[in-house]
Amino acid sequence: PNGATAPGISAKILAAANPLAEESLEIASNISYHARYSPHFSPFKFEPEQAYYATAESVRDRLIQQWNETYFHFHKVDPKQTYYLSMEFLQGRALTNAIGNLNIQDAYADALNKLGHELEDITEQEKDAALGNGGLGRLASCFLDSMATLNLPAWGYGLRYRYGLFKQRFTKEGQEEVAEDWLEKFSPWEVVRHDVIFPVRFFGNVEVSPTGSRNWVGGEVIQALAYDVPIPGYKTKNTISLRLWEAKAGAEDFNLFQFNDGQYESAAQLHSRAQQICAVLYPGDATEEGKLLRLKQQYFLCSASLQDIIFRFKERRDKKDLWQWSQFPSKVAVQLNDTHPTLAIPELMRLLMDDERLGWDEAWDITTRTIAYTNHTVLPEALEKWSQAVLRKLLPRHMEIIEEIDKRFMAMIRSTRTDLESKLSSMCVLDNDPKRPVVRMANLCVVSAHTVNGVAQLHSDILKSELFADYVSIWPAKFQNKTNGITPRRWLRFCSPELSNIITKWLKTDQWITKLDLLLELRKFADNADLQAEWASAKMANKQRLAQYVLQVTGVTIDPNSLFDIQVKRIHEYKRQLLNILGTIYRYKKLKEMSPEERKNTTSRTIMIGGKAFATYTNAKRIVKLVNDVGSVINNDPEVNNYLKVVFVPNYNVSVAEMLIPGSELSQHISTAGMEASGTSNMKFALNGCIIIGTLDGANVEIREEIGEDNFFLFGATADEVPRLRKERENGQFKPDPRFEEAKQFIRSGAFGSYDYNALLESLEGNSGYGRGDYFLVGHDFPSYMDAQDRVDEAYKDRIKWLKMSILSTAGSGKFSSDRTISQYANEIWNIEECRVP
Ligand code: 4GP
Repeated sequence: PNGATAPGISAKILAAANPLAEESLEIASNISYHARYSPHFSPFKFEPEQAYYATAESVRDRLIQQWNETYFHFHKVDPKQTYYLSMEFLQGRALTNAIGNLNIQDAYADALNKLGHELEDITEQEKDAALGNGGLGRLASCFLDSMATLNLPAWGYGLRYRYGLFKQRFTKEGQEEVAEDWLEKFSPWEVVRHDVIFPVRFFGNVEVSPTGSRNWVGGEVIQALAYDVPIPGYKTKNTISLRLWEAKAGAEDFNLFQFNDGQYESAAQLHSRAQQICAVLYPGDATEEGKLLRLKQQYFLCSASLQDIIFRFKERRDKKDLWQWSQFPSKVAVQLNDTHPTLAIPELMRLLMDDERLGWDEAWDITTRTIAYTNHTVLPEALEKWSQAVLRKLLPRHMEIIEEIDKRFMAMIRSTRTDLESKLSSMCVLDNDPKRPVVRMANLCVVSAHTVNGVAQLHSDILKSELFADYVSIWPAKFQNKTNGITPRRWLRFCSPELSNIITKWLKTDQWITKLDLLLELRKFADNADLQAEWASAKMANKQRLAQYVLQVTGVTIDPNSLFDIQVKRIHEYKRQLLNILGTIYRYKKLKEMSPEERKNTTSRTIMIGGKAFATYTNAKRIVKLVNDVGSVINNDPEVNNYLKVVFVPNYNVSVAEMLIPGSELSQHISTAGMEASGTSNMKFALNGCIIIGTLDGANVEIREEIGEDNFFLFGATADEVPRLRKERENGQFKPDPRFEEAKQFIRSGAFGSYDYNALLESLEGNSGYGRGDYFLVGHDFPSYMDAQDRVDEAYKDRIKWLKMSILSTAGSGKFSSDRTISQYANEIWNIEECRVP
């Protein structure tokens, strides 16, 4: 490395002049040490890639120290601890976050400079850890950051997928999925725990002993090996764990005899079956094999995590002379992130009854007092139902337990709530429809968990009034709301240092980073011309950075003086990217019809759309293709491309979001009301001073309440109008707005190429059906959407007014910190307390 230590200057002299210099010299030498003595590459190479790995390892050293202290402290204090079980964690990159939370950015930047590198270039080397799909997975990661920052005794449990969410590429046909190899070289952030390994059984059968006890035997046993990722809190020693399980088979499962006999595949059969378990996030489940594999993944997570939790509970008890199983719920809280880890319920029952020999009543009491469940969606296709036959084959003992839970639930209703008997067939856990007998996982969760929560007020209300309405009268206190939140560290402090510094300067404190409500103080200065000028220049810097990025990844030049209008999220019909692109098409058509003079009076816009479409979701893929096709026509049309550009931002992920969100001015959260449980990117955009155009859906409702209705462009039907509007459509009473018809017709005219978009457009036509007959009400909301867009154009012309709205948007975002959300979970669901490492 060039200049690992500055030649000719002794460390002591430098240090006397500047304490930062001492720290950065130490860091530089530590980085050099890693480059030299934990080499993963050929020697004498110190390009950005090698520098990244060496830097990350030097940061990890610091984390390991705090991490061990945290572990021992929790062990000693023995507080009640929460375990967050999630099939998804969308962590993104770790380096910027780690040095930011450790508060050593400047020293690291300085150290890397001494070694001939820029910190920004080095952080760019890191691959995103994309072990999740979208909102639910990113929420889990924001929660971990808050748990650590709030010094809560809490851990995350997930799976160590070999390939995370696919990388999105484009061909002429549209989106193509490529395996995302986040472990291609290795991850410097994980530590394998060779001593933490648990057996997980699949298949087999249940044996009954002469005393009546039941035992699950046979089948195949795969080992779950722990990989830990450190999660540092912000400016605290507390560093918690995200424990990811990896599946492996042992040496004894390798048949040497067969191998020497040339039967290579059958010799390593269990090894290859073990490898399949954590191979990919969300294996396609169109086939029976795919379904079985996904179920295996879910059980693997639940079984390994619960064995580990029980092991730790006992380990912490052993030193205390007398303890009882009834103490378990006062030491352990388990949160199920949606229904994916539902098998934790029968697994905990099984471990308590079959391994620990407790009776049903005691095991049930412990299980129900331990487990809580969060629902993240009301979409029918996302409500998991597993075939009873598949479950019985894969997990015979669990199926027995589920049947028993259901039987007891029904008996309870029949004996105490005869008024609900007519509802039993939809309330019970097993759906015994002879054509397709299934286990309803959400029902199992509601029947078994002590608390059920939705993720925004509107969504929690819908759960209570619709999806779970019948249970509310049995257990009114079981249902809660926990409005989602986002971590202000990653989503403002680190992704927009310019804006953060301005906020800190005007608030005269940086405490807002952990007490986000303090942002409210900014309201006082919203009219202040100096703040507005600083605000505008920070926003402009972020827009320029984004424009650079867009040019680099798409080749399209965009003008930072135009209005940056962004919609990024998974592609789904209910999220209505189609509404956005139809509106864009209409805008384009009107621009074409204008005279050059008229065009000069319009607001120039750059519309950016990004997001991944699930590989088998045909309409979502068509939408992606349409956006790309529309972009290539408009961006190459010299008549209008000074006034409108349309960009599909490829491969949307956490680090792309960190670039897009700070540079945005308008963002679209335009789902059909009642269908987006909460949304969390809406919170990230608002926090970054970006104005929302949106429907009254999910957390939009609360964001609008907080930042004021004047700072939100509202349109569209409300959730309670939606059923009636759908009915009206079915009855043929819907009259489409001429603008809507014009936009569709323009696509059909072939203005955007020869691809046949009829099938996509037909989903907006006809009268009925989920995913047909405009179920998502694009046509109904189109006119009010276009009117709201006109208001946006007008508002943007008054730059001072827009800046004020932008400041007020940030000022009103205090509620949406995940610190607030996690404190509420801690107090109102988990009943855990701070456990700060001294
Ligand atoms: C998402 C919801 O769609 C989104 O509204 C919510 O903000 C997020 O969970 C976090 O609660 N659901 C999923 C999913 O990502 O896979 O169901």
